[in-house]
Amino acid sequence: MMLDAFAQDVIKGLTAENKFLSSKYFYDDNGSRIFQEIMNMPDYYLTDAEFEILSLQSGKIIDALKFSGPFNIVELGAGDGFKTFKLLEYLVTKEIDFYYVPIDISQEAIDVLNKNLKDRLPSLKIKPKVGDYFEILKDNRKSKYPSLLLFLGSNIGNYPDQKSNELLNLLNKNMKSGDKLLIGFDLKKNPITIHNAYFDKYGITKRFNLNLLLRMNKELGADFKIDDFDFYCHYNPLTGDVKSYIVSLRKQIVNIEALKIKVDFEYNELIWTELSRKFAIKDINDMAIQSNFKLNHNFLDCKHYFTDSLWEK
Ligand code: AVI
Repeated sequence: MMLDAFAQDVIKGLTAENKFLSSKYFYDDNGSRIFQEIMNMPDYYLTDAEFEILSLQSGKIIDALKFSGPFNIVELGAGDGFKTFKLLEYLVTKEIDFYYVPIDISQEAIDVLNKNLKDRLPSLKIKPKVGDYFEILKDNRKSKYPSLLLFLGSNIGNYPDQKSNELLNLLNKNMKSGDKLLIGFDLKKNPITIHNAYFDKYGITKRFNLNLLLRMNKELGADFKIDDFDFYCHYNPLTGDVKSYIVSLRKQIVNIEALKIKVDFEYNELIWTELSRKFAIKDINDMAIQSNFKLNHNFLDCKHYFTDSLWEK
């Protein structure tokens, strides 16, 4: 039996003593749509904060790149491109010569983005890509132009310390000397603000998590009964970690047909689904140094909730 990465990770995560599943599996087409809903919630302040940075400081960001000729903007995990639009609009209005290369794992997200941008910025030169970041980045290294990589939205916060270090080092290896990385970090702040962004009162983040169960039902022939599970999350202001969980509301057995396994759940047993780290400015400096970048500048929003940090290889 040939199992794909999702199937293998489900076996590993659901047969572990403390069950876990990676949040990277949230983003099938349905999950990507729910994530758009999250980003539209006022309580999920990250989107507004980063939108403000890119709306008000695009000129400063572009000046700080110090690119003298045409360049590429390669966006990792572009989603619907809502925030990036402001940066792209600035560049198009100023008639600056660049290519926009959005990358996402969701074909649907890329199709929507491509169509929106063609409608709203017809003169934009866009080369959308669906697939693995690093394969595409390897290709981009061959470009004769310098590149600005965008890794926005505090996506880096979804990786544990060591993994984020590995990822940043890998990004660095796939960049040319002088290339830049604009990377979003959600900053530590009043814990209540963070709590409300993740434990939202509309239940959207709950649906986002439970979509993992639906995905296993759809793709692996599992028989999860969604109403028998709930969602819990917790922010620890000392570590800066938000941890999210699916909670089994009953003692129950779930059959996963395609994997030929049965998974036992105790009453209130958890599946850990996501880590969303929050950072201090000092953490960001340390991370840049550890992954061989030079930190050029932090672009913060007016409330100092978020930074888009510009790093140079
Ligand atoms: C994609 N990522 C940065 C989001 C976050 O804030 O960790 C995913 C998310 N999870 C719950 N709400 C949003």
